[in-house]
Amino acid sequence: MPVDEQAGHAGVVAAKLTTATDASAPAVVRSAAVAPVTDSAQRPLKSEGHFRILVVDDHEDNIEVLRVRLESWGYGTDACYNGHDALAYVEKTPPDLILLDVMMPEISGIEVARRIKGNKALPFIPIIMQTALDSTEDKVEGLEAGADDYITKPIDFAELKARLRSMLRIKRLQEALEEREKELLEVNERLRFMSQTDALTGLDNRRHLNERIDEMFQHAQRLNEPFSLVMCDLDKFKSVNDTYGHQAGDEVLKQLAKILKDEAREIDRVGRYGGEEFMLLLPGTVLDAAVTFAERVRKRIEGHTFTFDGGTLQRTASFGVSGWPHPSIDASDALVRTADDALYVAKETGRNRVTRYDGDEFKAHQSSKDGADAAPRPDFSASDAGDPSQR
Ligand code: GH3
Ligand code: MG
Ligand code: MG
Repeated sequence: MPVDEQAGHAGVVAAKLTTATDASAPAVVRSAAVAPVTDSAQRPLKSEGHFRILVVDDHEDNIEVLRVRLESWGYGTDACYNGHDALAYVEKTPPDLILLDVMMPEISGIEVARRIKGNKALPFIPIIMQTALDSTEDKVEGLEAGADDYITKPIDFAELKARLRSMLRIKRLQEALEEREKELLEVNERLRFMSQTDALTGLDNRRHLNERIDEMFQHAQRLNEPFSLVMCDLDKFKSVNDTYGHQAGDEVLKQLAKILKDEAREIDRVGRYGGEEFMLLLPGTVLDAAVTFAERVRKRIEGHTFTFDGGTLQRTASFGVSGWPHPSIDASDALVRTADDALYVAKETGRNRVTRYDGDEFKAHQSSKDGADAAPRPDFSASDAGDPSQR
């Protein structure tokens, strides 16, 4: 059905149309930009020119008339002559609005609207259907298929302009909303990261480690896979602060964190459990292998020269290792406690060493304490919970 001939009236600058000839590409026609009408009453909204409207119609004349008018209002336009091309085009370069003819051969405008609105990968694209004046059925069907509005042929351009503006206003609001949603998601993600991460070292913090241990322990039990835990505590670290200052101490902690991260596998979790105490969670690792791993890390720390602003220093670390399955370990907190017990023995028996829970050395140390008037056990598990770097 032809568009009302009033489109050809004076004051509208005719755009030169070029038809795409490449048969494989959608028949999209893009015309040179046409200067907007300068009449102040008709001046387009400020950002009108940023909108691209796709006109879909099987009648070339209709397309031409519509494009000329739209461009005179400051919109950018593209055109497709059938439903197939329109669908391919929209998927490739989603326009800001589609002016869609209902009556087209092969794929009707209604089907095009249904497919576009059904494609979740596409952004919100307002669709205004062009229907015949007397076809209530088309209008209902079009709106049900997902069209956002309709306009009847012959087109009244004042009405079209008003409908376009209102649809594009919605589009603009929708985009602003999507932008806000994206920002919110990003902020959420940052917050989540911050709540799980130790600010000084970038490793998992204690809270996150505790969640991880539970998860990983349950996973290990479910699959009946071994799971080991290594506690690592720097030896005589307090003297680093006392001798070189707190900043040097921070630098040592950062470098130690890097070594641990470097030695661990991708699937291991490395975290800062407290001040100068670190925890490594090793899924799928038997106790023997965890001890070998800890020994390798111990040697690396022993051989490392820590550098800080104003000097260098050497430090050693002690390790406690425990692993599941073990008869006395039935829950994740028992795994932590036993590794901590082993770390205590490592400290007690000279530092710069790896002690395995329930190993000979461990047992010997325990029995030497039996009946003895042992001093109360100091707490190596960093009662200074929270984010230690904040202190
Ligand atoms: P041990 O060999 O028995 O483990 O002795 P230690 O000196 O390493 O252990 P102690 O628990 O006596 O001291 C730990 C020190 O770690 C005290 C505390 O000031 C320091 N510390 C904890 N957190 C931080 C931090 O974030 N930065 C710095 N620079 N020092 C920290
Ligand atoms: Mg220490
Ligand atoms: Mg400590």
